[in-house]
Amino acid sequence: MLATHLHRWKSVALTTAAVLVGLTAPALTASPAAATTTAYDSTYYKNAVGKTGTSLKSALHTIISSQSKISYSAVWDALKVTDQDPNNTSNVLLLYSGVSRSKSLNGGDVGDWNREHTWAKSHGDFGEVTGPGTDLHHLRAADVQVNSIRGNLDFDNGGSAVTNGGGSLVDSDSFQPRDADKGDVARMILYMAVRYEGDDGFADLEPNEKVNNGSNPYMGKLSILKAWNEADPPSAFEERRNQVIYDTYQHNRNPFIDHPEWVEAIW
Ligand SMILES: [Ca+2]
Ligand SMILES: [Ca+2]
Repeated sequence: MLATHLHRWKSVALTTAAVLVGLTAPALTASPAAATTTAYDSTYYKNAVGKTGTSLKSALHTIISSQSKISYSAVWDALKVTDQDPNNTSNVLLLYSGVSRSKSLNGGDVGDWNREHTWAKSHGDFGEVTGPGTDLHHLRAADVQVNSIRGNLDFDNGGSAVTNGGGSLVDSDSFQPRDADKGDVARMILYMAVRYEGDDGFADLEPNEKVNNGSNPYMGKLSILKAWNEADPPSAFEERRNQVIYDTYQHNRNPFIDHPEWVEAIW
């Protein structure tokens, strides 16, 4: 126990250092595609740094596949921590709408928030059993009705305004998140593509250039997701979320939040 605690304190200290460096580093000021450095490069990402293409993807897959997993019922309480509103510790911030809502309003009724699978669970049919269906790196608190409108649509630009959707758009074959969530969505989808490669009993999830992917293990559109990753760099909320999942729940990281330029390095 003592060793575990020491390890976690060390992680927090490293994160603080990374955030401080970030104040003057490219992550907040220059092109989001610029190379970033993190406190994890010489440790967690040691076997990935310097690689590109399929060798980078493969190295990251190995690194992030070492993780703990939680049950779908445990996701409720985890989201109350990972998605906490930085301005109100009683609330969670909802994906797509940007609404701040009481943590206690989790459920399935109008006005509640529920567990959105950003990589739609029907795309690869992984459901809610422990695995991709319970992976916190793509599970987010979302308004029940907005989540229903998103459904299992692929991501693309265009559409008409989603009711109470915070600026998100929808049409018959795709969903466009509000600007502040575009990069988050892209990095979650691409995390899933690297994490799930078909070697653990679940489908090999991959991005493609299509919509109407249905139950195939694909999510579109890759070119749009890449643009969204550039337009909306990782925020403090997203970085904290990644850290909490790493420290407390799964002990793996989303590499694209730490290194958004690795999106272009792989795809
Ligand atoms: Ca964002
Ligand atoms: Ca994959």
